[in-house]
Amino acid sequence: MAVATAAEQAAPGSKHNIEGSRQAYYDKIAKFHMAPLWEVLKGLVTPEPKTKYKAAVWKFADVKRLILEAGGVISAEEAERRVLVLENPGMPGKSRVTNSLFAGVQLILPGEVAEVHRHSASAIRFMLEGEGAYTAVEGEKSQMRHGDFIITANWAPHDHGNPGNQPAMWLDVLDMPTVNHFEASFSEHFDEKMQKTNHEDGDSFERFASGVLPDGMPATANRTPVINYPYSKMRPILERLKNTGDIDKRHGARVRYANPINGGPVMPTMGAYIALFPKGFKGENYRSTDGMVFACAEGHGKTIVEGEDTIEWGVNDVFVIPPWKRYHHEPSEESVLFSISDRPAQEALGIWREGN
Ligand code: 1HN
Repeated sequence: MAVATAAEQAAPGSKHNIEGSRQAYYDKIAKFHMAPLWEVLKGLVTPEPKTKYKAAVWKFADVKRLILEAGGVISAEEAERRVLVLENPGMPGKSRVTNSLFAGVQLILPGEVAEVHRHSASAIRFMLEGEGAYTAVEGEKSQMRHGDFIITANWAPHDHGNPGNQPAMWLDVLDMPTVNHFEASFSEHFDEKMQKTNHEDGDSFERFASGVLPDGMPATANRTPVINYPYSKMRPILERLKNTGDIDKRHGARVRYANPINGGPVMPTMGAYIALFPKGFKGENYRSTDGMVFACAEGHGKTIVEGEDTIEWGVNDVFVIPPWKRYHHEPSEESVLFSISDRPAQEALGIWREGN
């Protein structure tokens, strides 16, 4: 780059002069807490979504070994929730797996209780491994088994316990970064360790998701009343779709977890799916503005992400695809993938898009 001569620097209207006086102007307005939009506009209004988040996978073999080690480091009671945060490698230290979602894996050992509390953030759990643990939500005590999808709506009191004899591990996904974006987070604890439960295991599924509804129930709820969508009830539905050839070229034989009151998403901030990929399935490319968290319930295979790594996944592995990255699935055998994202929130705001 040519160095401007003293005469050029001094010349009115020269590049140097303009930059110098602009900077002086920016310094001046900064004292009044103002800034020039034209200097930052291109970073704010991008022609396509930009993300610092990366595609990443957490292998269950690693997660399990390391979280079992945490069992010796801290008790569930001391930790309040013994959770390893799945930190997106593109944004370490932010407790986020995508910009809007928290993800973690929780361990509860035999004999432990994670005490009752509630908070503004909504949570879902996707059960990975171990039997004998329960979660109690809004008075229903629900046993958790591999592949079960459990809802803890915002402000719902919830506690977990493990009266069984196996360590229990599950995926937690919360909309906490979304709640914190709005700076609207509240939480509270209760005097008792465990809430009193008066609904038997499976009550809300049978009561609300069997084709009838309690008479007089308003049909407007923006969240599902179902606490646990058991894998044992979902898996045969995937088999039905497979057998009738209802297989999407991108998403496989996929169902959306629905609020049985109005058919909407299970929560206003998060929506979830479960999909079966038949043996030999080779997915077509897909992308959408919602970053997706996947967990493998059955099988193994790979997901190829545009310009990034190929993600190899097997049972109980968790992986994330950032927003607007093209990807496709290539299972190596018949496989089942659970997925969750902030799509309902984006749709409510009118900003959700998909493409190929
Ligand atoms: C939480 O309350 C749970 O209740 C799990 O099991 C994970 C992550 C962040 C904040 C609250 C739970 C959480 C959490």
